Amino acid sequence: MRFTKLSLVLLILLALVVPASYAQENENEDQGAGLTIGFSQIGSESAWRTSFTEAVIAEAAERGINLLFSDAQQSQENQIAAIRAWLAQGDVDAIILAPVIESGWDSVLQEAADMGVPVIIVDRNVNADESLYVTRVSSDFVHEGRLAAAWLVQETSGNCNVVELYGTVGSAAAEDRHTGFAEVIALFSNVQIIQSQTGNFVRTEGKQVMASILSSTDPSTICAVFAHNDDMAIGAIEAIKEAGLVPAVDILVVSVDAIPDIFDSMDAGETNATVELSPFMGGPAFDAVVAYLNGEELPKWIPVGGGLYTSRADYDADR
Ligand code: GZL
Repeated sequence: MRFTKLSLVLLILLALVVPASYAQENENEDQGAGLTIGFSQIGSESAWRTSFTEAVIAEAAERGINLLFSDAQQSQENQIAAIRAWLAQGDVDAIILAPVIESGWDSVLQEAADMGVPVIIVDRNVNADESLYVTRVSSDFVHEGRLAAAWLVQETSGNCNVVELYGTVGSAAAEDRHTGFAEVIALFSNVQIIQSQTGNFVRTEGKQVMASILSSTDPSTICAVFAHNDDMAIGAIEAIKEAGLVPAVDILVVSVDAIPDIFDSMDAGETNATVELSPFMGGPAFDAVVAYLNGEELPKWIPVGGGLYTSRADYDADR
């Protein structure tokens, strides 16, 4: 067989292109391209949650994943209904669940398991048999609470009466942040939580709760606010100012999420510290789906980290 120069060049080009496109196709498959994944999101109660949603949707688009998205408006009933609808349709390869509270998931997780649809938990946790989900991608909420408390006891030399703005009662984020915070301040006899009330992770509720506390408690007895998220902290800051006090000075403020608005407050000298919570959990979750579908063993927890920041400059320096 005689090769003309042209056919030789074409053969070489073909030899180069095919592996590349094969490799590209392989890489795409490794990213989850072509998979249909249901994402049951809690809602849009906070700026962090909105950032988390946007990051997951962008990651899915980037990977060529067909993402079915459901915003449950903070209702577990809506989350369960969305999951059951996807299972009934029979066209999801996996489900990603951001559970609003820890309890009440056994039945629907069992239904998914019975149908062979893998479930990845993201962000908050579930109180369910670990065999019913593949893995959980999340930060360590207890550690976040410890970090906030460690900063506060250092800042106040171990003397502080704290108002706690609680997140959604029964959610892992709220329960565990409280646990971590409480276990650290328990080491300091002059640091105590004097009032604790839920603001449901919502900015307006954080303001209402703080305003109510400031009207019923001598503000001079309040040293600091520990808010389970930045949105409630920002609401509390508004209430502190409306009460004629100086936030971050008269009453210290520490919270969690590291949303852009909290750094605006920090720049204005109106808050003291925030603990970072990464919204970028879509990538690890999609990687876990692909790994599971490829038959790989996965740990039951894939942690995402975050530090404590007292200035935008420090936060930006870590990006
Ligand atoms: C914590 C997450 C919390 C955020 C809040 O991982 O569940 O829920 O801290 C959000 O902003 O409402």
